Amino acid sequence: MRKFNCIFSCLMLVCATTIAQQKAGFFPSDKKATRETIALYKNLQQLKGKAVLFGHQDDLAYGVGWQYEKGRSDVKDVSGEYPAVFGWELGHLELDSAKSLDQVPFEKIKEFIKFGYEQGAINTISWHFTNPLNGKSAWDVTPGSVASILPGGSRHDTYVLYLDRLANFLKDLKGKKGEPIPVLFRPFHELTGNWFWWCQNVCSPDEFISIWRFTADYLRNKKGIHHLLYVYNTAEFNSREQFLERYPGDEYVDMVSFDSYQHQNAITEKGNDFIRQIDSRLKMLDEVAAEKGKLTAFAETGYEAIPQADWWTKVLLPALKKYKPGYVLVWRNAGLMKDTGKMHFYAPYKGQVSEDDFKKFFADPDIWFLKKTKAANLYKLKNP
Ligand code: BMA
Repeated sequence: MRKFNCIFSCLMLVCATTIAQQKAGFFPSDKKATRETIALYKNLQQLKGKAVLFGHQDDLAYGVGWQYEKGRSDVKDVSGEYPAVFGWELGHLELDSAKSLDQVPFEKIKEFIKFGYEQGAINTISWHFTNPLNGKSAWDVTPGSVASILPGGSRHDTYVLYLDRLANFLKDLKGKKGEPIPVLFRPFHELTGNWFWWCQNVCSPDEFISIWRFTADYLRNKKGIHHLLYVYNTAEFNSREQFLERYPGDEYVDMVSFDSYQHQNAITEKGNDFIRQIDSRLKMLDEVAAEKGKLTAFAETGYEAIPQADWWTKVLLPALKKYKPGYVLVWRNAGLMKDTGKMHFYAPYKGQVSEDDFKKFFADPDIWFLKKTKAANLYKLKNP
């Protein structure tokens, strides 16, 4: 009997702890999340406020002046290490195309994701996907597009087909033991902007929330995909209310984030507007995340072509050290763009003016690249 009582008490304790942890946000929003996904989520919760993982979009695929050189990375060329977070873009996957809208073959993206995972890094996915309403690009802003893909909408079936293709891709992401590779999925990103067909100027908060929930429910319940952590992502925002206006709910989000870029004209005589803006946004983000028990990220940032030699330590680093978002990701190193004739890159390469400053940024103990991240063993449950 005593033994029974003891087992019973232990069980109660385990249940109470689990419920408390769930409340405190120590479980992914997907209650059927895979083992590695739970581990990643919990480990990132543990790292909260301690480290900022550094990320780069398309890092392994190409850099300024090169493409598909095995093992190469502009970040590694400069710092000696790979980033801790690899960003990948799935635009055009929905069209069953072999290459992304940035011309990276999807088969290669799968390989890079596997490589990143095996190295102990984190992979995150964005999706600039075609407007199902009219076949135009993600940058089309025809009003009513989101309404048209909701259940009962005229283009709902097309959207479901797109999701099926996405699901097939995600199902192919498997580790050595066949385990699904966890991914930070950042759909419908920059929602407070006015440039994508899912942005705030062309759909209502209700429509946005409904399509987000439909998407997660479809992937989880119909497709059995449980290796995603969902990243809610805005562009510019100036209040908590604005940030949360389209928040789909705690059961549908694991991480809150925003994107902000510095533009040359952000530097005024009165000071650097960008520094002030990201300071106030990172502060609001922290407050929201603390309240909801969610993770945080500065999901996209950078200064195109990095014309300021000390941008890393003077602009980005102080903000990161003050608020410590879970990760920060700079956008892709595409190099010279044929359409605009402009250089399009956000991480330095060898010889670039901010190279030395990036090395100082790299040396900061709070900013993690691959080595420390690998040592943290993010896919292993420490206290299961
Ligand atoms: C943008 C630019 C584009 C690219 C898109 C999706 O910010 O880098 O050239 O096609 O992201 O990756």
